[in-house]
Amino acid sequence: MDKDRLQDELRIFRDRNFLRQKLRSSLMVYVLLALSYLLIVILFAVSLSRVSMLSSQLNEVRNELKRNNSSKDFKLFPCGPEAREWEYFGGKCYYFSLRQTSWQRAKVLCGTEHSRLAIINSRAKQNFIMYRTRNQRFWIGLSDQNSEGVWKWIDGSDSTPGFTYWKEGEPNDSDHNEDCAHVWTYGEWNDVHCTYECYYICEKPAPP
Ligand code: MFU
Ligand code: CA
Repeated sequence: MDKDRLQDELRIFRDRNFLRQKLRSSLMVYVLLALSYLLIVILFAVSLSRVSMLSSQLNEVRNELKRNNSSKDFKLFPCGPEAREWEYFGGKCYYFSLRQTSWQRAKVLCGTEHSRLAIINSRAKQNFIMYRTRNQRFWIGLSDQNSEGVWKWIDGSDSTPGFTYWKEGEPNDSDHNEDCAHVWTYGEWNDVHCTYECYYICEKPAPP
């Protein structure tokens, strides 16, 4: 009788011990799992921050390179490395139109490009323009619309005392109706009626 009880108690004790041990070992597993999870999270966060740091550094280098290149390009092409239609000459940028239109419309079109019809106030500029216009007719910023015979540049300055390059016999105010000037053959100037349609030259200061 007593022996049976003792054996029972022993079994219970063994079971309890077994349970406790099992509990302890599974707790260890959970702790290890949690630790490795934490480690993974930390590693992930660290590598993420490293990657973002590297990519921002890369961006900086790339921007610096771009800045250097574009400033180099601007030295070669002061009117903008991407704007082939604007040509540099003597501190200014020039646009030689591909379409023909009236003097008034040409004036407006230059304005929409933050420029105005070209003013030719030197032999050097005349040479540049006549070379570039190749005997075609191009409007310039010169007219006597306000007062017949008083030729004024588009900036309000008087043309007569300065450089001029009129064709022989011009301005002749043919049909008493010629108040706008264009360059003609050999780049020489002629007055023509302002609704005449020809190409035009816009001029603007080169960006600093
Ligand atoms: C000349 C110019 C005119 C016009 C005409 C066709 O007149 O002065 O402006 O271009 O030729 C004879
Ligand atoms: Ca004329």
